Amino acid sequence: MTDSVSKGFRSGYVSIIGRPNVGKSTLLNSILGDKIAIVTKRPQTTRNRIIGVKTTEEAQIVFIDTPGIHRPRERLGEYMVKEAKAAIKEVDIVLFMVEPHPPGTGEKKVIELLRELLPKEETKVFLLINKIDLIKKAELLLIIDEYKDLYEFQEIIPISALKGDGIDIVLRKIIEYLPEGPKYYPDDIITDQLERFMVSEMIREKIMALTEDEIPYSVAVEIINWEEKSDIIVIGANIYVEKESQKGIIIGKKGNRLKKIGILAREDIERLLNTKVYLELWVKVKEDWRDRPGILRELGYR
Ligand SMILES: Nc1nc2c(ncn2[C@@H]2O[C@H](COP(=O)(O)OP(=O)(O)OP(=O)(O)O)[C@@H](O)[C@H]2O)c(=O)[nH]1
Ligand SMILES: [Mg+2]
Repeated sequence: MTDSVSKGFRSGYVSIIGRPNVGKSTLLNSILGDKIAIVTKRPQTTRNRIIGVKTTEEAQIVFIDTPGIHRPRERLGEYMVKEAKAAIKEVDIVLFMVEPHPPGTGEKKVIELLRELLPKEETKVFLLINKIDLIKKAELLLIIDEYKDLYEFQEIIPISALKGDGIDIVLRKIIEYLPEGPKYYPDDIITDQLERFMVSEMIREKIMALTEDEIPYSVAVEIINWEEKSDIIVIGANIYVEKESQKGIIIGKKGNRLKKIGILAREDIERLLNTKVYLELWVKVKEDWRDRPGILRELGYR
């Protein structure tokens, strides 16, 4: 290699995996300094693999955010876990993110999966202990000790994705282990997600935040209309639920909940698209869609 620009430049793929709700998407957004993955206080928010690209002077890191690894109860869950497993193989580094607790059954299952999917140990695995803003130093040391006995992690890094603590160390360590390589994406690209998908996710995020019980999980969003006019974009979306009774809950008394979902989603979408948006939402029933392969495919879970 004689090209002075690419000499010494490093690049590679890094996946962020772990149990649901540990803070994977929060970490991705924090690294990119931009919100490309939706975040809620509920487990099983992320349903697809999401690419986020971080380019610095010395390296380009292609991050893959993944759905939380859990025991699936319907086909949507099976799809989600498959997405996560696919992101473990064929990457340079796996970031295994955990809650600031000693490892339990769920975490041990993920470690088994790492052993199964990475038999030759070519892939580096970092343990990221997240949410350290919630615990004391002494607790942290205990957690680190317990995890050390379970797996040969290349690095163990305590972080707070929410507060931004330790993120610089994560980036530095990643770059240390990455091979020399080219830029896979132009400098100004931070994700390869389509605008339509990001808009549907922003709507889903607001629904997940504003509903309870099984409703957040029973919802899918599909963009059905997108008209770019001179000074505004008109977007129409269907919100699918699994049962008639859930429809009324989403709409709310006098349509109040749906209105609120629309207002909050529109604010985010306008920020994303950098233009005024008119958002129309409809709620429809697709019975048991989470268990129906044809509908899952139609909704992009394939
Ligand atoms: N206190 C604290 N909360 C955090 C931290 N990082 C994430 N959270 C919170 O944890 C919750 C889950 O965050 P997400 O980023 O959606 O977690 P995830 O791992 O992507 O979850 P799934 O997509 O469901 O697998 C949200 O309420 C976040 O605000 C942290 O460092 N400290
Ligand atoms: Mg997530």
